[in-house]
This record gives sequence, C-alpha cells and structure tokens, in this order.
Amino acid sequence: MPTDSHDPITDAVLDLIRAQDPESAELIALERDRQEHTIELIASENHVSPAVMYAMGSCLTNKYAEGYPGRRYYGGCEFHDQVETLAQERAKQIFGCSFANVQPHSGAQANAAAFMALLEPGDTFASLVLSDGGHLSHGMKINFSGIFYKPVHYPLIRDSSSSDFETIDYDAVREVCLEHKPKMLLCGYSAYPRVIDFAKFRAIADECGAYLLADIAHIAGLVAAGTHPSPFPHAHVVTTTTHKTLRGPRGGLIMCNDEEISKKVNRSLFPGLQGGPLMHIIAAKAVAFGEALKPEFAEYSTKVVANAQALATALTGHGFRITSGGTDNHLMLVDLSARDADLTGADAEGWLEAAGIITNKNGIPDDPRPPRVTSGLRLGSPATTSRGFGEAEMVQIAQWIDTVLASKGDEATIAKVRNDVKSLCAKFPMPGAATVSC
Ligand code: DSN
Repeated sequence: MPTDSHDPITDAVLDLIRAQDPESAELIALERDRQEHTIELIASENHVSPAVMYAMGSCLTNKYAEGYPGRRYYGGCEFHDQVETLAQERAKQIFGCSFANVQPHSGAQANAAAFMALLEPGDTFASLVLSDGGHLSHGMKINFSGIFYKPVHYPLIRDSSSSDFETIDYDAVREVCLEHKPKMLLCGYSAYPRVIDFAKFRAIADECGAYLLADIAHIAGLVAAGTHPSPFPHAHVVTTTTHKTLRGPRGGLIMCNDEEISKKVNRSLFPGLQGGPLMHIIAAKAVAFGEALKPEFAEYSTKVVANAQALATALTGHGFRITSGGTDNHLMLVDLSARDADLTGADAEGWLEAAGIITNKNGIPDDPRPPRVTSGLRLGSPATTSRGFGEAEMVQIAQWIDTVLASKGDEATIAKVRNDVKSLCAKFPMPGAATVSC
C-alpha cells in the first residue's frame, strides 16, 4: 500500500474507503501513487485543486435534478438550483458571453448538443479531419457526427517550403465552404499547436451562410486567462471540456450569445441527449470556474504556454521535429520519424511510460502509420505546470526523452531515468495535495 501521500485529506478519505472496501481503496491508492511519481505530459490532462476534487466527492451526487434551475422535474432542488446558477454565472463571466449550459457530461456530449441545435440530420458541416488534429466528434464515420451528419474537411497547409507549413489553410477553408455550402463550420482541435483565428473563420462562415461552432476543449484555460484569443464574439456556439487547460472536473460546457440558439442548445442536451445532470460535477465546475477567475490562474496559463515552448525548443535542440515548427499554446506534436525513421509513437509511448514520463502516441499530418502505431507523440504542459514545474524542468524532461528514445528502450537506461524522474517528482508534490495554489 503506497503511503507517501502529501495530502492528509486524501489519506483520510482513503482510510475511510479502506475500512469498508480494502480492494477499491488499494486501487485508488495505487493510482494516486502512479500520478505522484510520474511526469504527466498528456496534453489533455491536468491535476485539479483539492477544492475541485472534494466538491466532486460531495453529497450532491445523491440527487436527481433533471431540468434546469427553477424548472426541475424533482423536488428538493433549492440548493442544486443555486449551485448550477453559480456555475453558469461564473462561466459567463470567464468567457464573456450571455448563456452557459454547464450540464454536458463531456466535451463530446457538448458537441452532440451543439450539432443537434444547429443542424438537421443529413446536413453538411466543415471541419478539420481527426488525422490532421481534429476530433472524433468532428465528423469521424464511427461517431454520431459522421453517422448522422455529412462532414467535409478542410486541410492544413501541406507545402513544406511555406512558413505556415502544417497550419490551417484559411484559403482552402473558404474554398471548401464555398463549394459545399455547409450549414456549420467547425473550428477548434485536439492536436493543433497554433493560434486559431476565430475572426477569419467567422468571416468565412458569414460568406457561405454557415453557423460557426468553436470547440475550445483544449485551449479553454488559455482563453479564460487571455493567453489565447477568445472565440467570442465570433462563434455562434462555443463548446469545451472543463478538465483540460481549464483545470476543472471531467465534463463539458456550452456557451453562446443568442437566446434562441441557447434555447435550442438547452433542449438538445436535456431532454434530447442526457438525463439527470451530474450535480456534484457541476458543483466542482463552479469551484474550478471560481479559480479561473483569479489572477493566479492567468499566471498559471502564461506559465503553461512558456513551459510548452521551452519543451518544444529543447526537443528541437535534440534533433526532434515539432510539427508546424513549434507551439503557441499548451501542446506540441513531435514528428519522431524525422529523427529516426524506425521509431514509432507506440514504442516511444511505451518506453517513456516505463521511465515515468506519460505521453500519448499521436498521428502526425499524413502519417503513414495507423492510429495505434503512429509516427508522432503529442506532449503538453498543463499538468506539469500545475505541479509547479518551470522551464528548467521542461528542459530536463526533454533531455530524458532524448535519452530514453536514443536508447531504443534499453532497460538500464530506462531504470536510471525512472529514478531521476521519481526524484524530481518528489520535489514537486502533486496538486490534490495540500500545497496546491488557488
Ligand atoms: N481525448 C481528448 C484528448 O486527449 O485530446 C479529446 O477528447
């Protein structure tokens, strides 16, 4: 049983669970131990504050509250109404918009509700394909978005001599939209390291008579802090997750400025797609949104970007190619094949995990390898920054990544790096421990 937690509350909670269910407690403790002693570089993950963590574990989980504040299908919702309204008001204040629905269970659910509000089944929409950095819910054939709607995709710039290589090809976005006349244009991505020009997207949407949907799941925390431009007032609807750079509980959020659209969004989500809201998660969203409104959160987001850029620069120095030449946000895509043609994302992910550095394999644009293998790694800085790592630590991590990948999985090398990683982690206790700021 791991015993070296820095968090007395988590210890007490685990003791309580252990007294009733040692088996479950052991698994939770093992996961806590894994998180404490490894470096989390998955761009979509983060470490929440204790306040967010324990709001999720509160008695609000006991209650059904189908409906919306003031219009519920169950009695006893007085405080749930207030919690949900608080979360809504804080979300509106953070993002500068008029309507917020805080009930989506996830980002994909938020997208499904936005699609249902803006489109009819069979309607065409334009988006970036998953393999170029888009998302499953942006038109994959095996997802609701590709099953019930008709996606057309716009490309990245493929000319490697261009200074904008591998960034959004806005001219092509316009051409695709003028040709196919989509009812909705979707921007916002899960593996795109550059700034999104929402104003340009809106101009194209207006020209072809489309709604603009911005999915800011990855960059929401940066938008909240002003380190990435806001999708408002450009997008008709904005969807996001709440657990990535925004550092809240696992969940989704939908926002807009148009009352009629907001009514459609609300109806689409409930009763259209979901039943009872997860009120304990909505309470944790309120807490996280409160954190995002504090000046410390802006400082955090500035450091997230600086740390990502430090990691990208250091990896470039080790001979790795970063797609598009670097990053403007919290993530980067490393093209492993430029350094070693035989090195796959799957191998790199496995060797790094053994060394205590957690990443995810990710396709790069025009990747010849399948998604379970890939030629790339996606790396991000939200979790390490929450832990207190600075640019010096990111440079050190780049050195370890280089060492592990150059060794091609050599066990002695991995063991040495694993020890060094553990020592560094010990100096930066995991948030969720008593030391977390804001
Ligand atoms: N799975 C998320 C990510 O890792 O980016 C997207 O939903």
